[in-house]
Amino acid sequence: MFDAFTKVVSQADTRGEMLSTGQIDALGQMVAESNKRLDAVNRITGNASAIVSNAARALFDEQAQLIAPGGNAYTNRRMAACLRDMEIILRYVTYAVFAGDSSVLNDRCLNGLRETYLALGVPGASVAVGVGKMKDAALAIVNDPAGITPGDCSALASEIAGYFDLAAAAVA
Ligand code: PEB
Repeated sequence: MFDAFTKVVSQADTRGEMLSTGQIDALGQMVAESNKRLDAVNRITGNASAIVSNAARALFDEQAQLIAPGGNAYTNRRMAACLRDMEIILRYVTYAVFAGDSSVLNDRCLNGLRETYLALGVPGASVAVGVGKMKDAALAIVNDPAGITPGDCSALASEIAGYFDLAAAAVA
């Protein structure tokens, strides 16, 4: 498992090289802008239950067959498992945002998830739609200009979008 720093160091180590000035500058830049990253993580974490429940509600509105008898989220037990899965995925996405690297998300959440869902009969494409809805909600919250020092968060926002896309693509 890597963060943005250990990833660069480990790759250089594998090649038997020193870090380049460009790489050190990029990491320095990340440190300089880390308040944005921490604010984003804070905002997503602080709103996690609303992000999950709104996304699930919208998913079940669109795909009502999921909660009809025979649907994969039918029965309280499966509904609870579904909400829990969405919360787990969101949690690992926030870890990736914090670390500035997707390896924690890949290694500890997405690895093997497609096969798990296939075995359980959980429709991965529907999970991917739910993840897409969490992405939209999370980005809206991250980009909300209210009550925060204004700044350019476009690079961070597209990095965050990328982690959600990774999760959606892993199960779709
Ligand atoms: C992954 N999800 C489920 C299970 C596992 C995971 C391992 C089986 C065990 C259980 O039921 O608890 N667990 C989850 C995860 C990690 C982990 C991401 C990462 C670390 O450890 N059903 C739907 C929706 C979707 C859904 C589309 C969006 O119709 C999810 C929510 N996951 C769902 C459901 C089950 C499940 C299990 C309904 C229960 C399936 C069943 O038992 O029939």
